[in-house]
Amino acid sequence: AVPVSTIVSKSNDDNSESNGKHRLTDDVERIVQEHLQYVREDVSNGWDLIHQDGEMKVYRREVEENGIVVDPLKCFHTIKGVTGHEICRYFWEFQYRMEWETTLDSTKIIEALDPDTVIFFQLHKRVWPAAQRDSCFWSHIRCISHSDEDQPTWLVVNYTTPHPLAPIKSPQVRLVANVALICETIISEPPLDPKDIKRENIQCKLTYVAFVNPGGWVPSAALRGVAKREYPRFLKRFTSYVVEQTRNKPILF
Ligand code: 16C
Repeated sequence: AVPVSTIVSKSNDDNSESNGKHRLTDDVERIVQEHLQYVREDVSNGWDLIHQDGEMKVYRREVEENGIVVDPLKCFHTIKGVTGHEICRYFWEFQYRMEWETTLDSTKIIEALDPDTVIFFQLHKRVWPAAQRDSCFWSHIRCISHSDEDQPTWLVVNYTTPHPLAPIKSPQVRLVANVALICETIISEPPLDPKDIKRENIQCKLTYVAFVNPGGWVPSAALRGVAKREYPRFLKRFTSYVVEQTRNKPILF
């Protein structure tokens, strides 16, 4: 749930309907389903392993559209001591963002569409010599239950959308992002009583995928260099942050 204090403004038009649906419900559903399909596709064909560190593997496919680098990225990681829900919760919640995101100047919520879907406006740190980028995207968190016995899959999707409260203002360039974080919890040697599960018995299998279009030309080699360095750095910093934050807290399944 979004604390009311973090909601900068709410839409007053008639987009918010009383049946729990909102103007982006269908888009959110479509993109979530696409990610659930895509996460199953393996990386044996056409993907380059660009970084490996222990359990973390980062793959990318080199793709250009009209001379602009839009390389898809797919990362896999396994993190001990945390659940998929915890990883997704810390990724989605506004109040933790600036503690783990090192490539942002600012972030704010400009609309809450429902308790699990908000719209963010973010200003990214400028990387010389490129123009500064901003982004505006809906962000949705969801739990997908497979059966009563299995641990559910948690996911967060961030997907670019236009918004009247976030007009594009030169010299900023609007980047276009379609990002998903999909997490499963693995419980090793589960005790008979679920109440006895300890952090040492759990791990999270994480998949992170990103399609980012810089929204304008950026020198290809520079962009690929920044991406190769920054995505692994993000994964390492973000997952260590969640491990630290949850270490002495009750497990959030
Ligand atoms: O997913 C992540 N964070 C989420 C919450 O903030 C959200 C963010 C999505 C946007 C990710 C793109 C960040 C681009 C930064 C602009 C850097 C300019 C580079 C210019 C190069 C000469 O989903 C975690 C995101 C971790 C991001 C790591 C940074 C990757 C840089 C890759 C560059 C691709 C875009 C280039 C845009 C100019």
